[in-house]
Amino acid sequence: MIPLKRRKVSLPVHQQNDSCKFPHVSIFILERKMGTSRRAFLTRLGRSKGFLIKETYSSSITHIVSENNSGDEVQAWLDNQTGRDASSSVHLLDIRWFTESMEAGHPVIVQDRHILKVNPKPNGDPTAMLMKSYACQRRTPLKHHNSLLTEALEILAQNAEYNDNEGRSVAFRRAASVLKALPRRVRSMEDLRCLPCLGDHSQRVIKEILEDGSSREVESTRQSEQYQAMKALIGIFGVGVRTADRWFREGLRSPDDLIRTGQQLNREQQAGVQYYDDLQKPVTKAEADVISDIVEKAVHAVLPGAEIQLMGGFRRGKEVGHDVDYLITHPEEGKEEGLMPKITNWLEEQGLLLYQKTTRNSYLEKMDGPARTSSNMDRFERCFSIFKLQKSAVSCKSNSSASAEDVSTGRESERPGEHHSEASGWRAVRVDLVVSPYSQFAFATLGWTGSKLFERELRRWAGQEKHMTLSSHTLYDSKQNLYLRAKTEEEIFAYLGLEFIPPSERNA
Ligand code: 8GT
Ligand code: MN
Repeated sequence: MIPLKRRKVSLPVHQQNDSCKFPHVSIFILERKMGTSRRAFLTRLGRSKGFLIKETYSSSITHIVSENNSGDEVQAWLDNQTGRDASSSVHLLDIRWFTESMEAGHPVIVQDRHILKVNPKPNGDPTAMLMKSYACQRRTPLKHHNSLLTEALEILAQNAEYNDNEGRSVAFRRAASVLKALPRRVRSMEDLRCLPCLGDHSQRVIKEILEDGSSREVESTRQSEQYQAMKALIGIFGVGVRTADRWFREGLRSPDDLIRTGQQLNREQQAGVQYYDDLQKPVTKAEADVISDIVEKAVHAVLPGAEIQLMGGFRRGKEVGHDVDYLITHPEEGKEEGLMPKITNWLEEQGLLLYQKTTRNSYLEKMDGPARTSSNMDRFERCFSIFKLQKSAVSCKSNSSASAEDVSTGRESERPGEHHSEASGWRAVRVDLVVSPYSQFAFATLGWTGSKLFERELRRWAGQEKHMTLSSHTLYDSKQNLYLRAKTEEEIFAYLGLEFIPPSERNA
């Protein structure tokens, strides 16, 4: 088997069989104004010297070489290839770069004199010009102009996820995300001209909604027994698609069905069922603020000097969330080791935890290497928990600014398994705590801020456009064969060649 990474580099089209010495410089020679025979000659010459030269243009190209063309001409040609979504990472070069590289026997460093100058585009349709195809290249505010369309597309995305069809789900989410980034409401299909990421299926759905006010497919999905049951079952803390699907096929439809039929549940799922109603209710910003006070108090009690940061949706400015996420670190590397059990012990002693499960840090740079950390799941020391939040503390907090003392009075007499009601003085809230070493804090911050699609697109951008591997731990540069260090999110965006997008505009 060829490793995936290598296959990617050498696959596209019937290509060069002789070994290429510089696999990360992928050259495309523009035939325009050059002619077939000169292009063929330059291709042979380059390949004989071990350069990777592709016959056809694709997003893997890093250097476009042309002769007697202006920068604007090459840019126009490129826009045509990519649907006006010219990747900013590709070099548009004059033939001089190529001939100098041939003489040197290796790709010479791209200098100003090699680069074709491209003038800013004249007016035209501004949205089409500006819409970049990766969500991490765009600013996506929380409030946007196309909720009717995006909610519909996200139902189809959700349904695809329930059917374990990730590719389809991501396609719908990307389409929704593009609409979220538009500066105005879509009124006709004309408005979608030249936008990236809108597949046929998404366009059909949008067209129907624009014309009839709703889409039959979306409405029938929303009403379907499978969609509703999967939503209810996956909504249980600790239940994933596979388990929910198995239960659905066994005829179960809701948490009540699980209790009634005496299903085997693990400890996490038991808590999920027990606090189901509470955990279905969105967590408000006021509630998150009270929890922040508690977490801060707990962390500082066991490790003074530790730093705590609110992550996830609340960091992006959301008013509500399904949980509250925190990242914890200490400026002195190593001090954070073994911190989580101390925090949870403190919380438990105060009677503030209804459930917790801590997983240890399993990240070892040397052993894991960069390739295995590209998924969303990371290996930090982490605690999935359910907090017992006093309602009085929340009203205190929203009226004045209550101190953490006022809120940590969680002990009450509860019988285990009791399903508490609206009338009780507390509610259950999902809280995720993550501990990161200081040296990985910037990466962890970026990785835990979300949104999920934004994160996914960042990793895709890093891999496809930059030959880098981004995780919540590190950024690895395959070209230079090294890990890039960063203290801030800004530095990571800079390494990735991306404009910095603040958290409030990462709601892709
Ligand atoms: P919410 O309002 O529904 O809570 O929305 P959210 O805060 O944006 O989503 P979340 O599910 O709470 O996840 C917060 C962020 O953490 C997401 O961007 C997710 O990609 C990121 N994340 C990691 N690692 C992990 C992980 O191991 N599990 C989960 N669930 N999320 C992770 O970086
Ligand atoms: Mn969250």
